[in-house]
Amino acid sequence: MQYSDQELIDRVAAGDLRAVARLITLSENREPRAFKVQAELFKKTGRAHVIGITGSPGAGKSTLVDALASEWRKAGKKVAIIAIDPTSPFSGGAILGDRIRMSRIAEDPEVFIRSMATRGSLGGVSRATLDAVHILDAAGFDIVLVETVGVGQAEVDIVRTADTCVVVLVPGMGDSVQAIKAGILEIADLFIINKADREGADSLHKDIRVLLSLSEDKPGSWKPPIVQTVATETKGIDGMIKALSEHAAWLASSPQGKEKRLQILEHSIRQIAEELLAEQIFERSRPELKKLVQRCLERSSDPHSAANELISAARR
Ligand SMILES: Nc1nc2c(ncn2[C@@H]2O[C@H](COP(=O)(O)OP(=O)(O)OP(=O)(O)O)[C@@H](O)[C@H]2O)c(=O)[nH]1
Ligand SMILES: [Mg+2]
Repeated sequence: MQYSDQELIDRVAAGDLRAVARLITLSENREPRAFKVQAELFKKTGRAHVIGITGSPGAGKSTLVDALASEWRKAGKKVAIIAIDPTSPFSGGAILGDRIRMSRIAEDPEVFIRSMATRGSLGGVSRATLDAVHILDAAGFDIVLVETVGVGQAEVDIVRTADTCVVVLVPGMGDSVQAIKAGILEIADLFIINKADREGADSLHKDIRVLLSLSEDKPGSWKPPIVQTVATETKGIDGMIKALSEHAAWLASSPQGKEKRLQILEHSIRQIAEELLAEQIFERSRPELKKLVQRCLERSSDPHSAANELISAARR
């Protein structure tokens, strides 16, 4: 079905899921009309609690999301889930895996689930995800969950634009050390130690506490809680929900929370700008790039000068 711009705006604002899905696709395909429609819809955003969930592959993110969503559904909340699918030509099948893991809510027509692929995107996944989050917010979802495997910069960028960033760790995987390496410690608003039925949950808990105590404690700043869960048995989910709503309240009511909301918007603008710039450069100057590569091969130019020339060519 073809919607006019105004129809899209009205239907999305009214929570029509088909129109929501359509607009997300238009935005993923970088249709200019999607951006016009979104600009209009942005006025209606700011009501949803956007939660980013990141962690190593298999940490239990989807199982947690499933358990959380099913609790929120019982409380009558509207929930949307975006699963960033890191499908590579080598792994594959991640979407199917997520659907199976989300068995409690996969059949619920009121829960909106959308997978977004990183493969083949021109590094545009952060922008597309951000747009999808805003569309879902405008459509009246109370909670928007974004699940992403925390392995690369793109994934970290995505969770940075969430209101609340959840880092899922698992005992016995050397996870705490990995977390520091990825710089994930700085972005976490809430630590989840999932698979707490396994040995080592308490010592991981202690490790994180020690790490957190090393960072500066500014008055009024948010101190990331650590919650242990067993997602498969819905254990600890109450505690997780409580921590999430406390963080949302802190964001909404404290001066430091306001500061964080400004940071989130700044990150969002920067990410979109970076991606637009990269797209422009690489799309407009593709013929130029070929020539520059050849010149570098012949050593009549160098990569640094070539990059500068590429940018100038895109601006012309
Ligand atoms: N023992 C135990 N197993 C769990 C727990 N939570 C999840 N699992 C299992 O861990 C496996 C991976 O869970 P997923 O929810 O798919 O993990 P994920 O982090 O979403 O994985 P990717 O999306 O592939 O990165 C599944 O077999 C789950 O059943 C838990 O608390 N305890
Ligand atoms: Mg998953």
